[in-house]
Amino acid sequence: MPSANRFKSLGANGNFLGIEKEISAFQTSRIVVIPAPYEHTVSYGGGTRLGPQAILKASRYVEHYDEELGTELCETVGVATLPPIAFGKSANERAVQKIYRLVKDILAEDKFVAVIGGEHTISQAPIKAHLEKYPDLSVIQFDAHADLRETYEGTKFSHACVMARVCEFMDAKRIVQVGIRALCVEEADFILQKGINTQYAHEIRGRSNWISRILPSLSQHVYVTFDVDGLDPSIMPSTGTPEPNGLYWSETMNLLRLIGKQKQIVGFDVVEFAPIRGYHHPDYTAAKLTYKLMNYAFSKNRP
Ligand SMILES: [Mn+2]
Repeated sequence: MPSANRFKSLGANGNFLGIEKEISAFQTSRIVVIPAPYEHTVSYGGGTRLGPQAILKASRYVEHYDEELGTELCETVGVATLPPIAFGKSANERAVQKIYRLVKDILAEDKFVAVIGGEHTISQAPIKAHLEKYPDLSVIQFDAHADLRETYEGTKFSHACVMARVCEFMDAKRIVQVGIRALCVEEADFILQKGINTQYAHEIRGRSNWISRILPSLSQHVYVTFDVDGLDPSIMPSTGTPEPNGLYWSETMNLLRLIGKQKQIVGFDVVEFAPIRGYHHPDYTAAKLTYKLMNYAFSKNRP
C-alpha cells in the first residue's frame, strides 16, 4: 500500500497559495511544502515560530502565473502543504531529527520538498536528507551571517551554528555563501581553512561579475537554504537580526534564475522570517520568494 496516504495536506483555506484540492492533494502534487515553526534559540528579535503561518497567509495573494517564466506552476505540477510540524517539547537534536525523518519520508515519495521556518537551525535536517538522495549535492546559503560558529550561547543547535553542523556531514567545499556581512573571526578563519566559497556582501555590491564566482562552485544538484536576513532590511525588515547592505530583489532573482537554468535546484528552505504585526509587505515578499524558488526549480525539464 502506498505510504502516501499517511500524509494529509491542508485545504484551500490554509495551504500555500490558497489552492483547491485538485492541485494541492498530496498524492498528485510534485511539490510539498513543510511548515516548520521551530523557534528555540533566539539571539536578538524573536518571532520565527510565527513565520510559516504568515507566509502561508500572504501566499494567497501571490499570482499563480509567473510572467517571467510564462507558467502557472501550481496548476501544472501541484503544490501540497502539510500541516505545521508540532514540535511539542522537542528541541535541538530531537527537533532536527523530527524534521529530518519527515523530509526523508517525503523525498522517498519522489516529491520536491520546500521547508518554511522557523529558525535557521532546522535547515540541517533537509540538507542531510537531500544529500543522502543526491550524493553530489551542493548547498547555496543566502544569509547575512556565516552561521559557522561551533557553539553559540551554550548550544550546538543555535541558528548561528547551522552551517557548522552541515560541515560535519558534507564537504565544506560544496557550500557557497552569498550576502555574508556579519561573522566572528573564528568563522572567517573556518571559511579560509575549509575552502568555503563565501561571497561577502561588500564584494557583491557594485561588481557585475559576482555571479560568475558562484556558479562554477555548484555541482549539478543544488539545495538552496534561504535565510531571509540575506536580503536587505529595506525589503525584508521582518527577521530577528537584520543587517544593512543586504541583497536586493532583482539581483537575488538573477542568481536564482541562473542556478535554476544551469543546475538543478532539488530542494530549498526559507527560514528566519519573523513577521511584524501590521507590516505586511515583508510577509508577501517571503511568500513570493518561496513561489519564485519553486518556479526556478522547475524552470527546465526535470529528470
Ligand atoms: Mn542564518
